[in-house]
Amino acid sequence: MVLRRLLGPNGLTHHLPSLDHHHPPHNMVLKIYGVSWSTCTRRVALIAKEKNVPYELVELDLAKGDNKTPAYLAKQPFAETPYIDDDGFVLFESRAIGRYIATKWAAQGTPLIPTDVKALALFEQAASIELTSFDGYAVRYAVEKIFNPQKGIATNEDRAAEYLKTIENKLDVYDQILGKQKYLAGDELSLADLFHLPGGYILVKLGKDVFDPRPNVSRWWNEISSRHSWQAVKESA
Ligand SMILES: N[C@@H](CCC(=O)N[C@@H](CS)C(=O)NCC(=O)O)C(=O)O
Repeated sequence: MVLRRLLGPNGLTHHLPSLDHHHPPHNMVLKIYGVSWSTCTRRVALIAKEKNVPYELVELDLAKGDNKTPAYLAKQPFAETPYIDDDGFVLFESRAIGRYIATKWAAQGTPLIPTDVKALALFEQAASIELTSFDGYAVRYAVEKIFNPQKGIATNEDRAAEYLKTIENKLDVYDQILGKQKYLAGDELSLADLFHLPGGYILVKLGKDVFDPRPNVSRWWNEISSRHSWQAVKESA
């Protein structure tokens, strides 16, 4: 290989590959493979915006089976979206991706994961609440009300009402928590709050503003949903 010589700061000579033989610079921009309108893809885009991390969305066409090809399954074996490729590092699960972005770019944008051991434990508690007590019910409600009808499957109204009632009961507890602290993990905003935005927005769009009637929840929801990051991606990542 042709080498070019460079004098280092300590006077030593370093050998670098010749510019004549150099390869185009590697594209370091974070790539999100997803669907711009989907909740999980918007969750990841939202976190990237909060951390001022530029990204490129690689739009997949699920109707065409882009998520079922062997090449796709090698990256995301559950055939779900999104996954990221960060200069060769591949990761799926929107919340894991959110944690990765918040940790890798901890020094920039909004701090979203606490570092103190107890604050971190309280953050994990809040993040777990979002996953187990909120998002699943919101998604199942959306499946009944939006996605099943789109596929020609009639909405099961009893089931939809049950999911909505569960969300309302859970949000009554949120209202108690948010009466004592500003955010779900304490007095600082965290990923646990932001993770709610895509699922919560579906309910609002379906005309079920479950946040508004609960004063503390309403204050919290209005604050997080008016953030620039969410406004930028709420309709499309
Ligand atoms: N737990 C996963 C869920 C991923 C997921 O369900 N993605 C949906 C879009 S929000 C999807 O790709 N659905 C396509 C399919 O299941 O065929 C995450 O948070 O990333």
